[in-house]
Amino acid sequence: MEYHNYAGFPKDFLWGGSTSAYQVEGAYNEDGKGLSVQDTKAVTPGTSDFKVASDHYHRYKEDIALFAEMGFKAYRFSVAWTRIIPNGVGEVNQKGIEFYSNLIDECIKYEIEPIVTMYHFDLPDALNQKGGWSNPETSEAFIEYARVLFENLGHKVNYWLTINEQNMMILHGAAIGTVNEKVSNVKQDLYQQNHYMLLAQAKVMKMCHDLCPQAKIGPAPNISEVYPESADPRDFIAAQNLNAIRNWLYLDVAVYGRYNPIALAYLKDRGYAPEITEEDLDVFKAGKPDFIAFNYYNTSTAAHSSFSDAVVGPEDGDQQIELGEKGVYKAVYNQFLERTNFNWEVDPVGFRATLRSVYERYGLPIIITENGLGEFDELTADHQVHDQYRIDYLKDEIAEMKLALSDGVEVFGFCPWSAIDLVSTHSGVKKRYGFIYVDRDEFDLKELKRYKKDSFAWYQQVIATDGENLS
Ligand code: BGP
Repeated sequence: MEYHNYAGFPKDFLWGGSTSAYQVEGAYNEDGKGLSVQDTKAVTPGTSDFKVASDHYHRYKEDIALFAEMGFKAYRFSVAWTRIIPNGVGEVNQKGIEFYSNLIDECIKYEIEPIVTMYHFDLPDALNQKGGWSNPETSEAFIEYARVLFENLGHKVNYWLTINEQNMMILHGAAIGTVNEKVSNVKQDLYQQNHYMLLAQAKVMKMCHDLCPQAKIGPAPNISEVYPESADPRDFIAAQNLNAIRNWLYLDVAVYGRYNPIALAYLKDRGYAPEITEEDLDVFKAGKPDFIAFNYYNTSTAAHSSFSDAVVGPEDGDQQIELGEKGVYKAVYNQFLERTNFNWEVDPVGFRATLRSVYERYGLPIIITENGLGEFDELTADHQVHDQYRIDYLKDEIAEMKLALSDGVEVFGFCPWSAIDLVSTHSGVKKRYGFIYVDRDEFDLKELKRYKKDSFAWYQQVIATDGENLS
């Protein structure tokens, strides 16, 4: 839709950036930290592990000063569960509490709002050894961990995020480390894990409201609108299928307290449905989010599929886009979209579409907790990084977010991935996202010095002009 008058970003809009603990902190075994699944899982061959990452643990003051210089109003980071409770349950590690307390104070010193993710892919390995999320004890452990966070840090945090990209952990469990190899029905087990996580999330949201009345809390899935490949009505049904299974399943439970009917029909038919009791539904109803946070990188495109299809995945076999599933949908590339050097589709208009869909469905304020471009950046001899491609990418995304504001969508913050370079989940150090370059290679740590990229000054100006000047 075009308008005669367009909305601008509100003055109190939370412009910021994001990171996650295992990808940025390093110090993987210091000051009492226990090991998480990210420390113990095999890394992609030829890429760095997460032991040192960007050494943010030791350099957070320098990093936050740089964020403040950029004008950040918010910093979204995650707490490593294993710094707080090294074995997932039991003893609390005071040094871990101290670290995050200091980090939060450092943000507050610069009037940067800390936005804290409780759990970002880094389950304590000790819990993983006992079945991970397949074991309901993990949910109990998560709830206790949340209590420790609220009791120790709750008085100075206004925005909490429960679980990062729970939907990706379920749909791409093998890649993220949530698949329980010991069970016979892996998918049923994943959806049972999902159910336990949803229950834990609802209890934690309720606990947040009880213990920290000034704070707000929400889930942080990865949401992408799904297009039908063509106007063939069967493609439209395929797109609805994927939307239900990939997106709405997770948010419908969080917001409406019930399973999405299309997703549930699929789960039951395939024998993947979790056990859902009446008490579970009461738990869902008692713990509701105040806002929706979501990560957006691209849209998905789906075509009709039947049980007899031989192939349902993308033609090049690259699973960066959806996997496809017989009788549900075929995953296809969108012929209208370009792709990055890492084969991710680029779709700023789809960002507006996704914002509109989420807001129309749930009517809750939205914050974007990830969005960004992973690229091969180059540090020149005079320590510059000319990342015009990142500026172009973000400019288009922000412009579309602004149009979504004109559409009436309530967006209150934007924290692109990533505030500073960090180690990519699957592609190591070479895939960079930050406004600040961290000088290290895949295996040579060098001095880990920080250099401002061209996008640093650009984002500084975007924030200074409340999103008016994007050029
Ligand atoms: C999201 C994760 C982040 C981050 C990002 C980029 O799914 O929440 O942790 O990794 O994707 O992905 P990648 O590092 O694979 O490029």
